[in-house]
Amino acid sequence: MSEWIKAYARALGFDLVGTAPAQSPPHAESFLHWLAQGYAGAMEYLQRTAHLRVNPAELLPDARSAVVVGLNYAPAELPDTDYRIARYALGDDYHQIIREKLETLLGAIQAVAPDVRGRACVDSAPVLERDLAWLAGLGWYGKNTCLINTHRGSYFFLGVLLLTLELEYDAPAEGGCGTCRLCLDACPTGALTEPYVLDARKCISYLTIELRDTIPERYRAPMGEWLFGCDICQEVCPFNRPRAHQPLRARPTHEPRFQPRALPRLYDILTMDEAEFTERFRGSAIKRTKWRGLIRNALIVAGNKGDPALRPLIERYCQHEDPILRETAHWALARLTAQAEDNGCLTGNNDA
Ligand code: B12
Repeated sequence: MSEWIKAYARALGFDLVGTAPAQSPPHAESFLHWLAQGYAGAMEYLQRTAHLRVNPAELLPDARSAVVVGLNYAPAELPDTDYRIARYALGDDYHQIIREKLETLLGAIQAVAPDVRGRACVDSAPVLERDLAWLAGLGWYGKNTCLINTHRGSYFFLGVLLLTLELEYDAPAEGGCGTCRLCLDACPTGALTEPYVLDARKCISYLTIELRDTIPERYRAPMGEWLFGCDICQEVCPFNRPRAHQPLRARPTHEPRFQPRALPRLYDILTMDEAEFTERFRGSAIKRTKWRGLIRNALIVAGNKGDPALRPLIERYCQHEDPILRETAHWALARLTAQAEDNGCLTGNNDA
C-alpha cells in the first residue's frame, strides 16, 4: 500500500513523496521554545494552535501515518517587473492546488480501503509540515530554516495527508549545510539570528505578508525592492543553483497553475483601488496581504527605488485617511528626497 500511495502521489504531479508515522514531530520542543521567545510576532494563530501542531493525532483521531508531499514551484524565468515578488507567489495560490491533489489521493485510497479516514493539511490545518517532511525523508533543515532536498533545493511546497492507516515508513532525510552560512550573512534584516532559527518579526516575508501593522522603520530600507515575500535566503543557497551533474536542481515547475501571472507595474499598484486589487489578485497568494498591506509595501519599495517619477503617487498617500499609509508615504517621500540628494552629490549635480 505504501508504494502504491507514493506512485499515485507522483502520478498526481507531486515531485517528492514520503511517509512518516503521525507522531509528535521530533523538533516539537524547538517549536514551543521558538514561540515562547516571541519570534512568531503577530502570528498568534501559531500560538493558538500549538497543541495541535505538536500532536497530529488531535487533528485526526486514530491517525497512524502522514503522507508528506512536495511540489516544486520554481518558475522557469522571473517575470519582468520593477519590484520583487517571492517565487512562491508568482502563480496561483498553492493551498487550493495542493489540497485538491491530496483529496484526490485520499479518494483513491478510500476506493480500495473504504474504512480509512484522512485529512489533507496545507498550512490551513495546524501541522509542523517541515518537521514531518524531514521525518518522511523529503529533505533536511537548512540553516535558513527551509526544508532542503539535496537534489532539488528548496523551492517546493509541502503538504501532508494524515491517515488512519498504518504504512511502511521512510527514513529521515540525511544531509546538511556543513560550514556554509551564506543565508545568515545575506539576510538584510538579520532575521536568521543563528543557524536554524528565524526571528519572524525581522523577516521580510513576515513583514510584507503577515504583519498588518506599520513596518518598523529600521527594516524599510533593507527591504529594497521586495514587495511581497522574500527569497534572499533561498537565492543564495548553493542547493538552489543548477549543477551540471544534478539535472533536477532548479528545474522549473511542471504545474501549469504555478506559471507566473502577468504582474502590474509599481505605478499601477500605487494607483489601484481595493476593488481592482480584489479582481487582479483573485486566486493568488498575494491577496493575503490585503489592499492596504500591498500599498504599504509598494510605498516602501517606491521610496527605496528612488525613482522621481513615483513622487506624485507617493504624495497622494500623504493625505490618505489610513494612518499607516499616510505615515509610510511620508517616510517614502523623505527617502526619495534623500536619495535624490545623494545622487546629486555623486554626479556633482548639486548646485541647488
Ligand atoms: C509561519 C510560517 C512562516 C513564517 C515563519 C517562518 C519560519 N521559519 O518559521 C514566515 C511568514 C516568516 C514564513 C516565511 C516563509 N515561508 Co512559511 N510557513 C509558515 C508555516 C505556516 C508555519 C511554520 C512554523 O511552524 N514555524 C515555526 C518554526 C519554529 O518552525 P520551523 O521553521 O519549521 O523550525 C523548526 C526547525 O527550526 C527545527 N529546529 C530547531 N532547532 C534545530 C536545530 C537543528 C540542527 C535542526 C536540524 C533543526 C532545528 O525545529 C523547529 C520546529 O519544528 C509553514 C506551514 C506549516 N504548517 O508548517 C509555512 C512554510 C514553512 N513556509 C513556506 C515558505 C515557502 C515560506 C517562504 C519561502 C515564503 C517566501 N518566499 O516569502 C518564507 C521562507 C522564510 C524562512 N526562511 O523560513 C513553506 C516551506 C517549504 C520548504 N521547502 O521549507 C511552508 C512549509 C508552507 C508550505 N505548505 O509549503 N513562513
